[in-house]
Amino acid sequence: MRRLLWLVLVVLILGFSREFSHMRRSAGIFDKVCRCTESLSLHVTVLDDSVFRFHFLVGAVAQADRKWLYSLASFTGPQALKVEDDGDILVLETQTHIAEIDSESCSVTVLDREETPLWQSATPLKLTAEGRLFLGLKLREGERIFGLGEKTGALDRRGRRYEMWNRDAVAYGVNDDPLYQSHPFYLSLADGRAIGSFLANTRRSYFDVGKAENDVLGISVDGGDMDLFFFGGPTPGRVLEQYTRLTGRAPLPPKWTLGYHQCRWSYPSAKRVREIAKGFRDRKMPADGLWLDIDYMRGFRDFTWNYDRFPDPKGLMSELEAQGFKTTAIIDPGIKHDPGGQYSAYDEGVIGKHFIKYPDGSDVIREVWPGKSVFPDFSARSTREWWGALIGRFLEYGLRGIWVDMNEIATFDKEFPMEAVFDGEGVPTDYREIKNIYGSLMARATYEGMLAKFPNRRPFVLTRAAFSGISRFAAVWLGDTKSAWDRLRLMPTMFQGMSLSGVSFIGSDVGGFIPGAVSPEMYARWFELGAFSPFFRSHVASGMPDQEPWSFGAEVEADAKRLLELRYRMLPYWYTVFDEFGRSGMPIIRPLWFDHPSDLESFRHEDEFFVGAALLVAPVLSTKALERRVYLPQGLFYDFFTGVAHSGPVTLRVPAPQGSVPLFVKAGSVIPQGATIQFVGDPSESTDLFLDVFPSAAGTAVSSEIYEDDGETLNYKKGDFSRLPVVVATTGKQVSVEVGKRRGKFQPRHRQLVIRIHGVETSPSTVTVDGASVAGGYSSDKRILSAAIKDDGGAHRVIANYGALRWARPRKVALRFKVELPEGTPDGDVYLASSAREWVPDGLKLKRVGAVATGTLKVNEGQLVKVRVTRGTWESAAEDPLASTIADWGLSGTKSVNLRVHSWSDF
Ligand code: MIG
Repeated sequence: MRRLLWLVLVVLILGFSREFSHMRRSAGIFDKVCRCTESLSLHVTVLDDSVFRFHFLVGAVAQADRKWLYSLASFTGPQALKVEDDGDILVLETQTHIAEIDSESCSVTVLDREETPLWQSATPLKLTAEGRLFLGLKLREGERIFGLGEKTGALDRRGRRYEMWNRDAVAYGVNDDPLYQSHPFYLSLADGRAIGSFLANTRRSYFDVGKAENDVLGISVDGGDMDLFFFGGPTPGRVLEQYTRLTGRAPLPPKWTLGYHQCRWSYPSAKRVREIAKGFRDRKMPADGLWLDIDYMRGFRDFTWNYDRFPDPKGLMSELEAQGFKTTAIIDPGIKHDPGGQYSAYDEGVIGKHFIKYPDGSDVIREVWPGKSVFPDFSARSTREWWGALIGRFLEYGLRGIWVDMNEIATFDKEFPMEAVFDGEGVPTDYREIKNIYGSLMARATYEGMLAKFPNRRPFVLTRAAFSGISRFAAVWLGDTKSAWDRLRLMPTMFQGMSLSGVSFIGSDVGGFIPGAVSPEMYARWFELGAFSPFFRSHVASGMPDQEPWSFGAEVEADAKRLLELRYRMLPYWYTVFDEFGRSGMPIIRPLWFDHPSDLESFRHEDEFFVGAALLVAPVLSTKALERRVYLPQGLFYDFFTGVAHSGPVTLRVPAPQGSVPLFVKAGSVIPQGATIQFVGDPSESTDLFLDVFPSAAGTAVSSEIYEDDGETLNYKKGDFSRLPVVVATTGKQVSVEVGKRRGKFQPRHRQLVIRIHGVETSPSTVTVDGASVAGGYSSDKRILSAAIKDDGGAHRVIANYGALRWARPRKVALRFKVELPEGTPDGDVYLASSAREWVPDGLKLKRVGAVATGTLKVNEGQLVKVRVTRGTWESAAEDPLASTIADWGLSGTKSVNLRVHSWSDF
């Protein structure tokens, strides 16, 4: 029997090695053109083990190879490749995938090594009646399709049809399509396994995701070729890594751009901009970015100033810079058609032949903000360089960011003409091919101009229109949303959809852009979402009331301030997540299922998301909410604020009155946090870095990394960065935090690292730092164990030993209210309306003794509680603004809150 087993094994091994002996070792990129019919051929390329290109060509001539779309430079071919070609069927086998190509019909199947078909053509390529190229791919049962860029509606795109055709989608609604950007890339998941695909063609295309036929993903495109890349995953993260390797990764943005930005259309004068700046600093509300919309220009001419309103832009910007503000100005593609107007951008453009023309050589002129305008041809290298130089010169005023808008190309009169001629970097083409990428090319010209001007300063560009690959050059925002609850509710899903399409530096106008129907409550909730958006900016349309964080009364102001402070403390975490995005394409905003694809319930909660791997955010997106349900996927999670531990999968009801955002941290994570600063680079910044550690589940170890650098320059590319590896390991009796040796040359300002271990109920019996016992450091009130280590670049280890380790359990805090009543208060009962008691006017009856009323409210520790004093009805409520209090942990379980009513609304 034994012998037999051996024999079988030997035969298996021999068979296996024979099979692999056909493989070409380190094969290099494999290429082959299959001529399927006279008019149809398929150019197959194996870029690495799991990335294939299937380039279907109709006719003899391929579409121009557009270098602006992707780069194959970082693909070196599969590690091994077995090729079988019997003339009819070509089989290509890598270590992870098998591609089978029928060279008669050009049909393709890609399978994994278990021979599960992953990506399979359903019908041969055909030309539709409308003259479009059409390819059907089989949708597998249970396959979910994500990505496709800036789309509204459910994250799983199945059952709908989408168009890729950049459009000025002002005031777009819940089912509008297309919007401003095109990302013909999708990521699919079936049986927990992810693949992706990208259509490398900028022309108008359509993705019918099982709508016409429920098991077919139909891709059609108006001209050019059906040039498809296949990414084999097998995880969502790997798919994005592969896709961004092809289409490009994001450089690190300047750190200040991760702070808060304040904008409106438009701050009309230097005087008003100064007031806004002062508004932030006087209130000690952290902020970094101030924005100038179109009215700073002279007659909407790009690169000019209206000197009546902005007499000394350079002086203004250096003044702002001294207060820690960076200024970003908007630029539109439309250059005023201004012959004889001594407008140099126009005159230079004419001389340099930079403007887009009709086939007969005359200018394409369209109406936009400056009136009749001409438009640079950003598909010409020379035009991008010219534009870049204009941008460079414009930066001399002190601008730190450029915002490019209207680049769909938006027009006020007629649509831009399809026959308009573009240089196409020497391979001329027309608007049909360029429209979708025009915004990206404009962003690129702008980015490159900024970099040319200041070669060691990270550029910052924000763009509205874009195509796949935009992350290389710009952040994006989601355009002109309406101030409406249904629009706010779109945003978290759109952030996830964009992130799953390779675009993570994203945000939406906090408060909504039009039509000014924003209420204090809606602004507050949008602000809460903004605080957890990669790009965080308030903005509003012209003519609408102000949308500064103090424009909505004291309650919103106080809540906004707290959120801003939290955002700024968390910048070290955000920065680390941005670094990961830039290096590997791992998205910043991740759906719940991203790391939990086998937790099917997690697919149903699109209104929650992760920031990075650690932080789960559950924003409140509806009116009058006092709490929300939060689904935690499989695993151990901690309440960010209290450290209370929860085992998922579980649905919690979390108190969340206006001003609060439920936040949870995945076990084993480290959230690096800094001090509460007013802006990035604030010289008053304390020199400690806090490492907030949320222990891994018992018996596990989790490693992560903290990234730092100077936040401004490109020196990080030359090794001037710091990566601190951290391993959190937990056993039944011990939590250990090991900070590894710093990698990289960057030495952060000298300081200590303060390790704070959260979520453990028990006091440790001993704590050691590098083996030596240290005293206490445990606050049983807050349940935080702190231990400082030197930040000397060396490895250090903190170990907390416990008799038995117990996770933090929810605790109640008694809020003991003492309310002083004004003179003349009529006899009778006095109440406390409170968010902890369903916000009814008679929520808690107070005990009244003369002019003093007292009462106790029991709430969860760490919970934000809003209260208002009443005499039993809303009509009789105290006039004073709402009071809010955070039920701090500690204080032996009680906290005194003193309130004073100054007057009653009915008196
Ligand atoms: O025709 O520059 O989406 O953010 O404030 C509107 C004015 C032009 C549209 C942008 C918006 C900006 C506005 N712009």
